Amino acid sequence: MIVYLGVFVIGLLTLGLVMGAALVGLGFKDYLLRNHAVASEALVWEDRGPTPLGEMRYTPQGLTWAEGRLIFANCWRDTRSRVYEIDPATMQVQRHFDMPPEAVHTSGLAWDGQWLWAVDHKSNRGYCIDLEASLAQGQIQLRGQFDTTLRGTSACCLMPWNGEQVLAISDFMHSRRTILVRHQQALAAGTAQGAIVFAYRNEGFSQGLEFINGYLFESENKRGDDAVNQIDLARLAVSQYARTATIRQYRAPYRGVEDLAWDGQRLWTSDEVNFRFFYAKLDPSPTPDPRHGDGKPA
Ligand SMILES: [Ca+2]
Ligand SMILES: [Ca+2]
Repeated sequence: MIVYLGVFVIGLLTLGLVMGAALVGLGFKDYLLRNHAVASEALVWEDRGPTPLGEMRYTPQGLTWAEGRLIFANCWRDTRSRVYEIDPATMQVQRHFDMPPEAVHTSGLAWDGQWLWAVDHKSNRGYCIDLEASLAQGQIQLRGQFDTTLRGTSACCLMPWNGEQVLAISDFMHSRRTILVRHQQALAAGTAQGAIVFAYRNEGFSQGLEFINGYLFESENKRGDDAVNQIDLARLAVSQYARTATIRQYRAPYRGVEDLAWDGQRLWTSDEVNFRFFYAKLDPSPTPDPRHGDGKPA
């Protein structure tokens, strides 16, 4: 009897060890571990209503702010992606257009002041879009596209890096890297290959990117422990790792956090569990002094 019990206990221990090793080996370490280097800060998220066709479980994806409007993309069960113009006061859809047929999971959007940039999780391509013409005609007007070189293309945003504007593009799982791309060069060449000026290790589950007052904000979907990380660029340049460059961490409004957008005062996002929009007032200050990397004024 005691022998049987001993074998049973050893079996259980072995099973536990094997499962633990498997989790680590499969890369679930980041899923289990939180960033304890920084304290979690609460944002007061306000519910801004349902995402288009959320009742059909069409998942919210890309989000950006463009000239006083929200530009939002959702994904029709990986068969189609649609881009919407939403009035932020009423949250009503004004106009829309569909992405090209191969772009069935358009996961990131960014506005450069003239063109809309979109990246797609399935086609792993970046798209440069004439937003006004596309909305006016109800049909996408593409300026061009390029291969992101990633295999799980997730979010994107425009940001400054060493004196030039680049497009940050994150990889969900796969390489777990966010790359900083000379996007005009990538567009001309048809590929980001040779146009990547920097890359860092993200938290593995990057779902959103936005650049606010000198900081990079990246959302991560950890299924119940979702967060938005405020990343210091000077620290990032040195560590090349989002975790050690994160100076503040905010709780996401809900599980399944998606892409981020900034209207100048508030951070916007959505989620793919409740299918709703949220925003929260955010004070990202102080603006970092370029002579210091700590986000504090000189
Ligand atoms: Ca997404
Ligand atoms: Ca965005």
